[in-house]
Amino acid sequence: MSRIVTIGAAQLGPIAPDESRASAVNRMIELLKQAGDRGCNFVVFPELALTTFFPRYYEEDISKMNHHYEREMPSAETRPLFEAAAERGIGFYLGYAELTPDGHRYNTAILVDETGKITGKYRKVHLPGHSEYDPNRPWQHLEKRYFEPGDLGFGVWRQHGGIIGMAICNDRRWPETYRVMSLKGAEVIVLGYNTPDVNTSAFEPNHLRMFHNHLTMQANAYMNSAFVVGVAKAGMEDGCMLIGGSCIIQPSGEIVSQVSSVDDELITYSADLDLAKMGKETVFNYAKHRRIEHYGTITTQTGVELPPELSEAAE
Ligand code: CDV
Repeated sequence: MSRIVTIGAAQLGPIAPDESRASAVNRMIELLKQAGDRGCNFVVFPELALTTFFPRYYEEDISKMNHHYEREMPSAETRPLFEAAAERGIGFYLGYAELTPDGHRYNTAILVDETGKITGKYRKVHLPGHSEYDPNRPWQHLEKRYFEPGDLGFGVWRQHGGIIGMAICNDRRWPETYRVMSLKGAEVIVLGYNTPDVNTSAFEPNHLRMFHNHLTMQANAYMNSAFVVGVAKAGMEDGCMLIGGSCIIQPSGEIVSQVSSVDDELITYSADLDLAKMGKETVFNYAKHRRIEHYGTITTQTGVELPPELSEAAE
């Protein structure tokens, strides 16, 4: 079986707060059509791809935000996306807000195969931001208010002849995200993101937002010998500028394709998944070289039983 998978990274421009699901879905179908014309097998869409990034708005009564969540997938509104992808034999990753029948809220991504069947689900573990209104921010980042931390762990799935893992946005800054999946054999790690170009919690020069976006994904692609595909919702969304920079990274850590806009834009790359094997069999051959028994415990390395904040809490 061929190990060449043509991957599409389908960046979306801004989604207005009052933009309908139908409109967002149509924009994604347009990108899927381009992906079909360019021979894609698999397309990655952003985090919360069906709505504006609503955690920027405070709402006292969380149920008033219910219209931003999906109660079923596919639904009448999202089914056309599944059909358009299946017609073209394209699998995809899609991020959306999930409201479960028993009332739990997650920032979720699904993996869909080339027949339109949902094969995998991931719920975002690393939720950034805060849970209460913060008067010091120009806009809010209330993911901790609107979502619970994911309860599914970091899974991987066999699809398109390879092993695919999923993450979401802030997860990309944490090495554990990639390492857990690569310990399970991940060859392609896909993630969507919504990243404002300003850090509203502390001063940080704006250029670092894009630098850290690529640094984390490129370094972890190399250190885990996997392709990493990071896809933004980008551009000026209701007064909040979101970085673009969507890209496809090969296991060497090099970017092999990158967007040039902060709008709806598809980039593609024909990835030879066997490239992921090289690192896994040589430098990052875990069985041969990973020596967790020699990494030491916190106590032997630092002389403290627990990290300082935990030992203070224990006092
Ligand atoms: N949606 C996100 O998780 N955004 C964060 C921002 C708030 C820093 C990110 O890590 O990109």
